[in-house]
Amino acid sequence: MRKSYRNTLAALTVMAALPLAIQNAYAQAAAAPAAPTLSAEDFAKAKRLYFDRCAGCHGTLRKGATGPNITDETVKKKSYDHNVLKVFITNGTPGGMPGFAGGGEMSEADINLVATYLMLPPPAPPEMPLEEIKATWKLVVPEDKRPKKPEHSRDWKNFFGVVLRDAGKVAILDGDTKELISVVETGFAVHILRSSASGRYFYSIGRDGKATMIDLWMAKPGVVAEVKTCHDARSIDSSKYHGPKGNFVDKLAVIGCYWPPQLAILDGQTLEPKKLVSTRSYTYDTNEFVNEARVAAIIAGHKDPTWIINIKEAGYIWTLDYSDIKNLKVTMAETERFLHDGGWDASKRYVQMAANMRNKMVVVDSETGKQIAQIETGQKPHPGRGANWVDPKFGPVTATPHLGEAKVAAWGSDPKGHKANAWKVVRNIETLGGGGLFVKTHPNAKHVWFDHTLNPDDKIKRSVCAVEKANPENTRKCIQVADHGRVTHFEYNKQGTEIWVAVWDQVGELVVYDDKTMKEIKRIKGDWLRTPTGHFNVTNGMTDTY
Ligand code: DHE
Repeated sequence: MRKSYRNTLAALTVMAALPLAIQNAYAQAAAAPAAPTLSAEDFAKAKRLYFDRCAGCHGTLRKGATGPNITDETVKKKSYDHNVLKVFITNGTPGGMPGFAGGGEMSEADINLVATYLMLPPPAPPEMPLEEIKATWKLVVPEDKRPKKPEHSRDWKNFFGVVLRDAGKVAILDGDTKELISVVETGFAVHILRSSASGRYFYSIGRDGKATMIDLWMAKPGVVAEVKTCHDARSIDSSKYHGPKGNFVDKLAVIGCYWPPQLAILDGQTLEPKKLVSTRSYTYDTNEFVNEARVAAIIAGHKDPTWIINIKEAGYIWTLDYSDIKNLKVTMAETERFLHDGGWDASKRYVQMAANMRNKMVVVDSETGKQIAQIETGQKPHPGRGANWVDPKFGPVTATPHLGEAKVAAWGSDPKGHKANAWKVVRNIETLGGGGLFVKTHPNAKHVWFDHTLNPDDKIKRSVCAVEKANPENTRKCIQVADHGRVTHFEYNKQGTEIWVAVWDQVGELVVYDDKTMKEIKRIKGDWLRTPTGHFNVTNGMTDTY
């Protein structure tokens, strides 16, 4: 008798001897689909794909933030099988999640892997202690070896830094001539750039937590320092305060990490790591411990030596006084959960941040560090830094587009001069559809511009619109910027007369429009221009003009 047959026969004999209920349970288990599995190699690939494409919104531990909780337990509870998960990943959802099949972000095989990965328990990612961070620190050009004055005659305060996302590079362009000056290696899937307070340096942050410092005075701007402070990061900023409490211009930099959830404080001239601050904490409302309390937006104070820091999952906004980093003072304002991005009002006293899964903007007064208002603006506000202008009817306003709804909402943001409108939505500007990520204007500009980057419709995701600040009601004009890619993010030149927008795909473009006429001035193209996303002007960055 063959061995397998013998085993089966023995099993059947044992089964027949069991009570009926237990026999039924065995039968059901046998009929149930096999538990999902992945080989070590596929698991590593799926983990990487999840990290690159999903962790930002759903969290590394998959407990949810901008996107919902998708732990294996939740997936099981909701009875999502492999097919359902594949449909979500392929097509996206009406709530604002993009589909990942269309733009070539994931192949069918990748989607299969990630769907299986979601049915397995999430692995715990490693920590990154200070010693490990210090080992990654490279001072490429020490301060005394850097130029004493600009080595070129260009107006470097009108330079643009352009994120080349998938290339892991940043391009530096001259905002006057629109010429490419330099392409600099940075971190993996580089996310944003911020200007130092003097404007001389750009700091970039990659999704791998690698920060890169670029000196714009060099004949060919290049890297002067770099350091990797975490495994996953989205934000970076510098110390900008100069006043009675000290001169902190270009003195410090700070990185906001998604994983490990921590802040890394660095020397602003060298990126030497100085201090880590954990942001693991308790939710503001239910006081539950959150292991993955990530750092979302960071904004530098101009009136005080402070950084305003969003602790995403905990729902706190920290006002961190960096004037004495050995004795940090932090005011933790209870606000709302799943904080994401945001910016200053025009006076730079009030910070307005999106708690986008709660459909709200929250407002903190930086003088007291306390929350003073919450504004229900619409489904999933996503302001970027937002846009500030003086509305003819309502006075100073700030605005955000929405991921889940076809509107830009503007609220009053001048509680002193226009108290009745303060922190109330006073205008809803109709957009072409949901999936809006960014809105932008400039004090000298005629228009307010907005995009529809994550809209599923090809025409809409490639179109931008603008309304006149002086007459936001009847002046909306829209432009289809390209017939490929997704169109995203805006930045003005330092004069506020020209606005740049990115066509985000492998054959990327930067398109420059005259703000007054909305006519195209220039289409910047080139082999180097792969996957352009965010683009940042030196003057607007150092002064937080938006
Ligand atoms: Fe961003 C800002 C996080 C996806 C382009 N993005 C921010 C900020 C955060 C954030 C917390 C605010 C930083 C600050 O001000 O200090 N972004 C995340 C994510 O978690 C998310 C949703 C998913 C992810 O996995 O990363 C995400 N972001 C994107 C994109 O897909 C974009 C369009 C292109 C890309 O990089 O892949 C993108 N995010 C940007 C840009 C800004 C930004 C251009 C800065 C806007 C500004 O004008 O200041």
